[in-house]
Amino acid sequence: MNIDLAPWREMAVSAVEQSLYAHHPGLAERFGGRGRKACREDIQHHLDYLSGALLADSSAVFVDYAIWLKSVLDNRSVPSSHLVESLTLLDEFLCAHLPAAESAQVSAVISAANAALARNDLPIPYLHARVAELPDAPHYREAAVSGNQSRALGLISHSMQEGNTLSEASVRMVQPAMYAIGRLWQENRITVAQEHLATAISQSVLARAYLQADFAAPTGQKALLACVAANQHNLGLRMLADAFETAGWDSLYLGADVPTADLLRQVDASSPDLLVLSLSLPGHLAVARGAMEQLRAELGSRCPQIWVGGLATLMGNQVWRSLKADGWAADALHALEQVATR
Ligand code: B12
Repeated sequence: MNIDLAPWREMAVSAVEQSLYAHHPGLAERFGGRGRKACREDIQHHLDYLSGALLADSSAVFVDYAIWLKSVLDNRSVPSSHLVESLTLLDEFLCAHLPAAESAQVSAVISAANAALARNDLPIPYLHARVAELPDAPHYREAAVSGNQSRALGLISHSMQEGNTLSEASVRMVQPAMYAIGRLWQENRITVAQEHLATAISQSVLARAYLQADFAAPTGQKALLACVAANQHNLGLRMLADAFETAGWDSLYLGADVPTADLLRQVDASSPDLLVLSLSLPGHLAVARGAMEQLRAELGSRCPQIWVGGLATLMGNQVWRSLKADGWAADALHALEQVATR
């Protein structure tokens, strides 16, 4: 269901913030001005993820966020007791301002999250465990987090010498290691610096592993790949670009955070056979849908097929369908299977 929460955003944030501070006068004393700023940012994030869940018609998207946020707060000894209260206040505000049918949808999503928090549910499994990780994936993770680039490269090279393709090594070793690294950050067991180090090492290792890859004969087909505006997660997109190259395609890789207007111009100029859009956070779902609408409206029959993918699409099969994309894949290997049957 497409419910536009944007017109209520500022009012909702102020209303929830004021109610929370009125109910808990100690908050102002304890956390000062910075606390208020963080509180407003949290409510804005609630709204972003809620919009994503409504757009994808999936309360699981918001339930997963609530469980994730509680774990981030708990692991940093920040009290999460106000989380349920702030979600309830947000629900009350939106129900008072939205038409009945829309407020019923919003309430259903927020109630599902609050119920999961009350039960202390575990995270919802994503669709991404499609292929088993290689036995060296945990060793790769340790090497990347500890800054041991030569060991990380050695593990990937060895795996390719043993017969794994570049995409197999990427998806079954680097990808699960990066997911585990995200989890370690979430649990406050590694720093942001260590996560950045591991990402930089993975980028470098993948670039060098590319030189060891086998390539199919050119197919004459061209893919243009971009992270939607505001998506900074470009490592998975790089894996896709390289996977398409190994399958004989030309890849035009635009990387992170591509503004929609510029994407449109590049698609128009390059005339790719396929546009690959990557989205990582539920807030990127609306950006992707807006971009696809604009591309189709402005390019008409010249608009290529558009596939979406990335973490934000891995919550369930209906998520990508609700975006009205032409295709989707869970990972680079899955994309290659589909390309082979095109
Ligand atoms: C590295 C990282 C970052 C780096 C990214 C750097 C870079 N150059 O990529 C930086 C520091 C920028 C970053 C920022 C943030 N991050 Co971050 N990040 C990660 C981390 C640890 C790894 C990402 C990654 O490389 N994954 C590995 C790749 C290979 O996997 P992938 O992206 O899913 O791609 C594969 C498939 O999805 C698919 N695919 C991808 N795109 C497409 C497209 C198509 C068309 C197809 C078919 C397939 C497809 O194929 C790929 C290859 O197989 C993840 C953890 C995770 N679970 O991914 C967190 C994670 C995604 N980040 C998270 C968060 C919260 C953030 C921030 C909000 C943090 C902050 N407070 O600032 C910001 C948001 C930035 C933004 N606006 O985008 C959370 C999201 C939680 C949630 N509930 O949504 C995660 C899950 C960490 C966690 N466990 O808490 N992050």
